[in-house]
Formats: sequence, structure tokens, C-alpha cells
Amino acid sequence: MAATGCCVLTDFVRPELQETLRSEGAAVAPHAHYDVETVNVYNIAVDGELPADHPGRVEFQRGNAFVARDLIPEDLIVHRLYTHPVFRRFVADCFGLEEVHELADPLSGLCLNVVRPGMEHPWHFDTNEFTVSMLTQAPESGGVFEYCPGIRTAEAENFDDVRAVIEGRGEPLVRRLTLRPRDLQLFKGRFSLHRVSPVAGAVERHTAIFAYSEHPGVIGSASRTRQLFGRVLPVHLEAGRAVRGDLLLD
Ligand SMILES: O=C(O)CCC(=O)C(=O)O
Ligand SMILES: [Fe+2]
Repeated sequence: MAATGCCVLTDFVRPELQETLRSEGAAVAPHAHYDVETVNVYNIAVDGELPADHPGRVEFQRGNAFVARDLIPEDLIVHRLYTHPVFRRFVADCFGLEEVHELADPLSGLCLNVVRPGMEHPWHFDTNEFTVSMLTQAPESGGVFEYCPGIRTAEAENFDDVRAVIEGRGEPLVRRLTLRPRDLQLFKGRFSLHRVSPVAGAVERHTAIFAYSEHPGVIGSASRTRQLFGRVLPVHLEAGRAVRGDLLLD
């Protein structure tokens, strides 16, 4: 974790639960919200007035889809993990944080990320500092997690290397992870450019995303929530009541 901002704990869930983990995810996957979004690595407005050679000018189609937390039954393995105090304590310890909290957002705290065959989750930086995830269904081929550890820092954007990677010229900077169902992935995605390469074959790639925050009460903005889930709840519209955050998946 200290060296690359990434750590995979293999066999985090017992082997005898692998098929349950998969079938539970597959059962809710049809509820994913699909909306092909035009994005760039920084998740800033793609029509912004950026210089001609800025990597933010390169546009991608984000073709992954999310199942929201309120559509994931509370008795599923991933939901029980997400809300378990011991798991939460463990996550905080792994990231060296005093404590972490479930998001107060009823849609985005726990999601299933669905990447259908032919789709990809293009190169991006995360808005949130840290991400916890678990593959629940592996694709037949493709759908590889690729990342460039520390390609930028809080002080330096390093646009040249970022542009090289997104234009396919950055091979020496790219690392690949073969994630397997039941492995727990801990990742700091704010400074490491990353993507899920296009999924091939007939099987969808499913990943549970466990989103936590350092401060309690975090709720996503109405506009971002609508983009990700195709709907908002009253709590997203109640300005001022909640701690606003943009810890949503990008
Ligand atoms: O599905 C994955 O393995 C990565 C997802 C991701 O990068 C994200 O949701 O920000
Ligand atoms: Fe990400």
C-alpha cells in the first residue's frame, strides 16, 4: 500500500461462499442504471476551455453501470460486509485512518459496478481518496484492472505522462492486476490513473464497491447522483442539511 497505493488481499471471503457471492451480485445486476456518459480522466466538464494539448481534452465513453445501495438487499454478503463494524475498523486500519464511516447517501455507499461485454470503465482518477472493492463475477476475458501508481501528486499533475497513458504510449507506467472473486482490493485512486479495460466474452464483470468517508454524514450532490443512478431521493435535494461530498464513484 505504501509503495503503490494498492493492495489486494487474496481469499478474503471463504472459497465455499464464492458461488453465493457471484449469484447474489448477478441477481441484482439487472437493476443497474445504464447511461453512456462522455467523460475525461479528471471528471471535469468536457466542454471546458482547456488548452488544446491538455489531457482533459481526450474524451471517453463511460460504459459501466451501477446498482444503487437501496437495490442491494441487506442480507447479501457484500451488504453485510459493508455495514459490519469489524470490517469498517479493518478498512480504517489498512488506510491508516482513525475511523471511516458509511456514506449517509442511501444510493452510493455500496454499489455493484457492472461492466457488460464490449464495455469498459475508461481511464480516470477517483475523486475519493480511497476505494475498497471486491470482484464478485469475473469476465471470461478482458476487464483487467490497469493502474499507474502515483502518476500525479497533490503538487504536480504530470500532464505529459497522463497524456501518454491515455493515448496508449505509456506502457512502462502501467501495471495490471488480475483480480479474482473473493479478493479484497484496497486502492488509493486519487493520484493513480486507472481503468478497467474492455470486457470480452459473454460474461459481465461485477464488482462490489464499498464507499466510506473520513467524516460522517456524506451525501452526493443531486446532479452527480442523477448521472450515476438515473434518480435522486429527497435527501439529495435537501440543501444544507447534509455534509456535501463528491465521494461518488467516478
Ligand atoms: O471496477 C473496478 O475494478 C474499478 C472501479 C473504479 O475504478 C471506480 O469505481 O472508480
Ligand atoms: Fe476509479
